[in-house]
Amino acid sequence: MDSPPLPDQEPRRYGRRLFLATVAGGISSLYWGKAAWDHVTGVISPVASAVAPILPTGGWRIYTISGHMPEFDPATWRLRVGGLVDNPVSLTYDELRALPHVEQVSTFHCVTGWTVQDVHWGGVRLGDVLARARPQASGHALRFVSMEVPYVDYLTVSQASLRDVMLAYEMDGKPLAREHGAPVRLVIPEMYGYKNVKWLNGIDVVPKAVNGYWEDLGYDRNAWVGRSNGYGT
Ligand SMILES: Nc1nc2c(c(=O)[nH]1)N[C@H]1C(S)=C(S)[C@@H](COP(=O)(O)O)O[C@H]1N2
Ligand SMILES: [Mo]
Repeated sequence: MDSPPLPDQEPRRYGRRLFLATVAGGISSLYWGKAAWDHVTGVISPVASAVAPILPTGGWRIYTISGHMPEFDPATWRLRVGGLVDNPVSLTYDELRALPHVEQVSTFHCVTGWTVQDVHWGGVRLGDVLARARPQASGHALRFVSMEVPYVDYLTVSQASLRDVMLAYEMDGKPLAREHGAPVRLVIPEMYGYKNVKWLNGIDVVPKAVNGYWEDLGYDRNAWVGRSNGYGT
């Protein structure tokens, strides 16, 4: 799970350039149709073909790494909280919604440069979910696991303790839409979009933060908006 063996500074620049090329290819594909999209992804890189922007709405770009959006079935979906905990838990959708409800308005930033202002999120505080599992003192980080395998990402416990970190099951007053990660996604407004894992179904308490999906491709683990990934540094 370590970064690829590239020269100093290269992973960061390589990563953002690749991402921008991918997005450009995706937007073009809306006009050119599927055949053109296959062609474009074929020439950019093998990684780009694993990324499929779908329908941009209200400033959002919809991303999946697999080209397939996981389906939420309330009968079978669970949010599992495990790892270094005294009391592993598995919450149903109703149990998650029964936890204290919080709302916030925050701005969302993708590392490629697009931003959505004033997103109205509703959900639960991460701390309220974690408390039920009783994390052990040796756990200094959290792994967020998506139903979209193999998308995972990590936060240190102190990053995860920021006041406005939440697990959101509502966006702009409605249940979180499938393309935005139904039934629940991580929201950490201080960090770029790739830390905001969609289609969440597991949280594990782990000893330390390691690379998530995009970080293995060269993005920064500490993805502070405006001061990471080559911005403001
Ligand atoms: N499971 C999963 N979560 C994900 C992604 C993804 O491809 N798969 N993309 C990330 C990135 S790079 C961004 S910018 C945001 C985009 O959120 P949206 O698709 O709701 O616009 O989701 C993040 N979470
Ligand atoms: Mo992103």
